[in-house]
Amino acid sequence: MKMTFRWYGKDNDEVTLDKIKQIPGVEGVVWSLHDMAAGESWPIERIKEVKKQADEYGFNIDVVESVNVHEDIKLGLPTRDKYIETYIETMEKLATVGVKCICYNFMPVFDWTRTELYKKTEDGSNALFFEKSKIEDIDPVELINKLSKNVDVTMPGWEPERLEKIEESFKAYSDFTAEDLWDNLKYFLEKIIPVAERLDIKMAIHPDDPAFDIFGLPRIIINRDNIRRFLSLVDNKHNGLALCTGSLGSVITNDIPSIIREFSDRIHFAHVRNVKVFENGDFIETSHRACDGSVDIVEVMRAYHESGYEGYMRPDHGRHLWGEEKWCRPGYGLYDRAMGIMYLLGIWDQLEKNKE
Ligand SMILES: [Mn+2]
Repeated sequence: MKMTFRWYGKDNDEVTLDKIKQIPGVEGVVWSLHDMAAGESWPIERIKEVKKQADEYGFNIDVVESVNVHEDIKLGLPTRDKYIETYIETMEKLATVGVKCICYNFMPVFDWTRTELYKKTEDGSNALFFEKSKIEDIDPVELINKLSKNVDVTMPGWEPERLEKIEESFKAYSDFTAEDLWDNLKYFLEKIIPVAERLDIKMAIHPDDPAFDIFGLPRIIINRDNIRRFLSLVDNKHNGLALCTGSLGSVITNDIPSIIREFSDRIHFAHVRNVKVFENGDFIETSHRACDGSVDIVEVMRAYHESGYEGYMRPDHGRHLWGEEKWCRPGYGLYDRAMGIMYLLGIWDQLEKNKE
């Protein structure tokens, strides 16, 4: 297992490389060019710049999270071929600096979704929270109103220009089914996986977060059966998973340690974090510790260890501690993620010791 830490880039992240360097066990930074829109071909100079910055600290840049997939590819529009071409161009450029794993997702319109970014918890910290009833059966127009007034629903990183396009996006997805999404994902994979194989880049799809349909839009990377179907769309090691315990953990019936054991040879990137799921389906992000949430993180680590996992891992989101919500990105403060790493490495070290 190779431990990594997400870094949003120079002048774009208060959690700087200086700080990350002081966290034990981090071998590489998980990065992206966050200002590139989906469908753009990434400039090679910018890619080389990140490589140089990471080199100074002795971090690898093996994992990119994410190269985003253009909506036209998900929708299966005639313009998709053009965007698949630019996707491949970016893959080729990333290969030249030694990138080994590209994370992406295939969720229509929305990325991860929460109803509250700074929900106060009992100990005074705050965390990302999802209140199911607030967005159940919401209609697109109501959603747009709520988003623009910033009440009830929050989409991190949704700039106003993109918000204006939501109505259009919803129209594009009317009468669009999960089967359509499967077809379009297969089409995409059939084009990019041969390239990934040639470049020896492992493609890693991130599960949908939360792992159920929202706003009437289909979500498909949500459970064991669907992951099995996904892997068989193109049965090639380079077509793999970024297994996120927090996303799959939003649905209590997902037995994550057992999912890890079944698909371990196709998991290239592991996001490890905990969530507490309530009886009504709401969930809140917690510390990484097993007893704090609904996901048994000790068993998750045991499943990876017993599978001989050699891929990349990172602590995923953290709570916001000691006032850091004033400056950190939602879910991406320093303290809880750093403590998360120590917890994960503590478990891992013990498992290694048990082998002796
Ligand atoms: Mn994740």
